[in-house]
Amino acid sequence: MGSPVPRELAAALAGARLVAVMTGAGISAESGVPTFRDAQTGLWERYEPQDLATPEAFARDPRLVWEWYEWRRELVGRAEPNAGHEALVEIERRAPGFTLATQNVDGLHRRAGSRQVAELHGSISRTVCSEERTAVDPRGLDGKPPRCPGCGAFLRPDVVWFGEPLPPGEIDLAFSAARECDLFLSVGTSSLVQPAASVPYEALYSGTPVVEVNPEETPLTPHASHVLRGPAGEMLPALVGAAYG
Ligand code: BJW
Repeated sequence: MGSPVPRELAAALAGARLVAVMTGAGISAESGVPTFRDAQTGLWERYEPQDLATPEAFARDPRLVWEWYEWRRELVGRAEPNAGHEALVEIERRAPGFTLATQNVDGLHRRAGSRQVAELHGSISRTVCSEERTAVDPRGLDGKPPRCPGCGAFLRPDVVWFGEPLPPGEIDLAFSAARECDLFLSVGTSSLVQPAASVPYEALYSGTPVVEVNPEETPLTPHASHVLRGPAGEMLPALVGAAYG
């Protein structure tokens, strides 16, 4: 059982003009997608995800990194959005303004029906040339990774690795929504990876309430106005029910 939804928080959501949300891997955990800092399973249990999601790892062993993403792409393809993703669709439907920024590359928010989604760390379903950054369809191409038909460089997933810049339009949208919103939700993220981890502070600096939804404590917890301590698939439907039910 997670923590109860305070009445004041339910009223704040019901009355919010613009709701801004940041999600991380935890929102997809109940869909069977492992979080980033969870132990990996099977073949991949010997590896730390943080050590594979880097340009250095790809340069050192492109096959290893490509195969890890192939494994994850397949896992994500089999996953279904859960009650947490669906609750955010409901908030978008009810609130006059809504912006969802996600650090996830799994596409589950869009598959659930969310429309206004900024994908800060890219998408595992897209593949690009590692040199030209042009989109390439890898189907039918041999090699792990396959080579770009245009220039011969390796193809890679269109995701943001450590040390790489985030897509400017997406991160700018996340920061401006945090500045302008009247309620901010941080859901299922360890709040460790920058610059996404700084986004809720824009809301706090503007005096806007920040709600954290997470079964565990994070560096954001002491600053949050409300903490819903529990899984997103339980806590977000409870919040939606209390606000709009
Ligand atoms: C549940 C739950 C349930 C469980 N319900 N919750 C300033 C200070 C220090 C360092 C830096 C800094 N600025 C930049 C850096 C460096 C670096 C960084 O932040 N390092 C930190 C480790 C310290 N940042 C970068 O390098 C970024 N780039 C950058 O800043 O570029 C600057 C630049 C500018 C101009 C030119 C060049 C460069 C890029 C960061 C990219 C991160 N990429 C990854 C991989 C994406 C692709 C992929 O998926 O493979 O993104 S790493 C990984 O971490 C992934 C995630 O999106 C991200 C965040 O993880 P997340 O989502 O929080 O997941 P977890 O696993 O950490 O946490 C899960 C949470 O869920 C936990 O809290 C659980 O309790 C909870 N949970 N079940 C709700 N049911």
